[in-house]
Amino acid sequence: MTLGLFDDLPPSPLPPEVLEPGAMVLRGFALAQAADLLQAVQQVAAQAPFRHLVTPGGLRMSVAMTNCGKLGWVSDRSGYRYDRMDPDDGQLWPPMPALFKRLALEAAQAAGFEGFAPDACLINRYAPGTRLSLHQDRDEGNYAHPIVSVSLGIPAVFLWGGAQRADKARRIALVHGDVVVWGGPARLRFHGVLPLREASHPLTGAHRINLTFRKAS
Ligand code: MD3
Ligand code: FE
Repeated sequence: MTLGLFDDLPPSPLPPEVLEPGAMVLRGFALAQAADLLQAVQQVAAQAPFRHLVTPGGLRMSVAMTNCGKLGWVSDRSGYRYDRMDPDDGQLWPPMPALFKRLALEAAQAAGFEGFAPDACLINRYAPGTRLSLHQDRDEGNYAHPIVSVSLGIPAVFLWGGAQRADKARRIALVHGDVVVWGGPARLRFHGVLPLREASHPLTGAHRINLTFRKAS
């Protein structure tokens, strides 16, 4: 039994979990907007469908990707880069929805980074079994800007490594609505995602959608 005094109040936000200086998890930060975010993802994907990119080494990525915003992250046999055009159809990427920009700005601010104005949003889609091996994000022009990541749909275990690939990685569970902000000294950490377990979410079915907001130029 609870007192009932606070029954009408919205759930109070959880305090940010600091992974290390510059990196923090904002649990449930995107929960209230999740349905609208997913609807906007569908609209982006109607114009720029999810696809499995090929790494410079010729391997097909198990994560399906698309982008919105001025710049999109792409990979092919010639390397990784940010490009204004979708290589599948030669068109510009769909614009970044205002809702996305606002959420990225507010999450970065909550983590202590003022004025974050992303020009790229990479949208990753995971199915059960999909993984993302340890890597660094180093295709952006200026590592002073943070990266904001939004998890939607089925849960994932995130790997949080060190400055070297061989450094021991921590495992962090990320669920629907969680937002993580990475900046400062944490910006170039190795990171990845373990193979997703079979699961279902009412808004995404058997998928996890991850939005990563970057200032690429
Ligand atoms: C830590 N995506 O797209 S988001 C990626 O869940 C990527 O889809 C993962 O890694 C995903 O590149 C993890 C969290 C993330 C994104 C960028 C980072 C963590 C980061 C950059 C630096 C350090
Ligand atoms: Fe990454």
